[in-house]
Amino acid sequence: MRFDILTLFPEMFAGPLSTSILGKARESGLVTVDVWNIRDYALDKHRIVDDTPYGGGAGMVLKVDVLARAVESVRGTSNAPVVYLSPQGRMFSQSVAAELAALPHLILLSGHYEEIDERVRQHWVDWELSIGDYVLTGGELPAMVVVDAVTRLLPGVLGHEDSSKEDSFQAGLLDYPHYTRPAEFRGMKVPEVLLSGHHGKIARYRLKEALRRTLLRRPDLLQRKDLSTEERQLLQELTDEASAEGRVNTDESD
Ligand code: 9WO
Repeated sequence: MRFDILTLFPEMFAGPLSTSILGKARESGLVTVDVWNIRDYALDKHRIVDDTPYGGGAGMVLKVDVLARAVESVRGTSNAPVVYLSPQGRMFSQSVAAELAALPHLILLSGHYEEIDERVRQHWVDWELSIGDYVLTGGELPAMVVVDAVTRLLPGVLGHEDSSKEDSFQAGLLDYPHYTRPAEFRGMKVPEVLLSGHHGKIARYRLKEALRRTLLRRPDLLQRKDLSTEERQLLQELTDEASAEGRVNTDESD
């Protein structure tokens, strides 16, 4: 898969894109990421990329002619979609990452501080994506978030082929708790079932704990999810346990 990133601050991308999984994915050629400086597409002597807004007001606006030249030049003959990272976009999520991972080529456009001229949105931007309801200084970190989330889903990028299929969210649930040695630390014990070697019981325990966390922290995820028979049964156990505890507490307070 290929990513082209258009930005006023290409230097922001060097570290994250060359480290760890992303760095290895690029080295092995599974993914290509090119970062382009928007300023290189400003043709005037001072290489001006922005101007004051029509109608007045604070701030500056990135110029339509500079951005049009940048997008058209990077796009070349490819019909890759242009994604603009902004708080006004559709919410990015694991399912959007999976959709994007099926594409051969994406162009990511990052603004910085300033908004883009609306005509860029209308004529060159295909999708607008937000990574969350907050305002940053620019779309660079969101662009890196998108590259990271999409790249790890590409076949061959994670060591174990189904690592990404097992992880949190892929199954529509939060992750279960993890433990490693020692089996006991300052009196804190690892749940017995994980030491049992009984794979069926372990899988059921993990699913139940994933459901418990999701129920407690993100009940909205359960509403959207199609639950299997086993998941429904485990969820029932959890609510039974909760109401049993409720009775104990009520008895104690009497
Ligand atoms: C800047 C500004 C200055 C004065 C008054 C109002 C203002 N709003 C903004 C603004 O929204 N700037 C954005 C900075 C312009 C687009 C790039 N920037 C950005 C992208 N900030 N946060 C994001 C972003 C992108 C995706 N997901 C979450 C946040």
